[in-house]
Amino acid sequence: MKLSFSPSSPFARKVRIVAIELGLIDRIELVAAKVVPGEPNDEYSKINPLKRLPALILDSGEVIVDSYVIVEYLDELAGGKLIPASGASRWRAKSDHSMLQGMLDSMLLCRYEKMVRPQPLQWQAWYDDHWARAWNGMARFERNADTLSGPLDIAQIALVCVLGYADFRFPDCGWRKAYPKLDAFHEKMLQRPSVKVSVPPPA
Ligand SMILES: N[C@@H](CCC(=O)N[C@@H](CS)C(=O)NCC(=O)O)C(=O)O
Repeated sequence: MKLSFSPSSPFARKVRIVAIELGLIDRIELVAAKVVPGEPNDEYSKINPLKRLPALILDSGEVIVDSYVIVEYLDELAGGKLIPASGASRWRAKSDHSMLQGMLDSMLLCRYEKMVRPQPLQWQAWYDDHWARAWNGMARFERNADTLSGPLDIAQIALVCVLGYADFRFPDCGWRKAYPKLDAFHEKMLQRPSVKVSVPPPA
């Protein structure tokens, strides 16, 4: 299998952490791709017309898109370890993951607003609204920190990707001071080789 990824993508990081934790990383060739909003990438668009990373290309040639769907595929391959199979823990993990996914979407929109959109066209209220979604999401996980101490699951992995992305693109946002329980969680997660090896490189 091949994974189209970027070292800076938090969605691709989630898939890489999952692949390492499931013992599948040796079966995956990492292929770097570059996607920039506003710039075409005809080669990658043939793999994923949405032009979003990551994408998993199976040996059959079939392409799986969206990080969560890739995670589901890998988890099934490994016998179901990171997404609880049934009951309350399943729906909590999936719902938490969806929330974290939305937080990442908002953080990326903030990043694109400042990085890609020409300065005179930038819309501060829209930026603030999306940043508040990510920030309030962090507050929600700080309040529910007890759910972070259970066995490793996809929500915990997505949360570490959110916090790592905050460090990477919003280094002055002050999340550690505002959310000490998330800070402790992040430090603990960094002890895992999968989390450590996938920290985004310095910008
Ligand atoms: N829901 C998608 C989101 C993927 C995504 O937005 N990836 C970013 C990179 S971090 C991207 O490819 N952005 C390029 C663009 O949207 O033009 C997933 O979970 O895989």
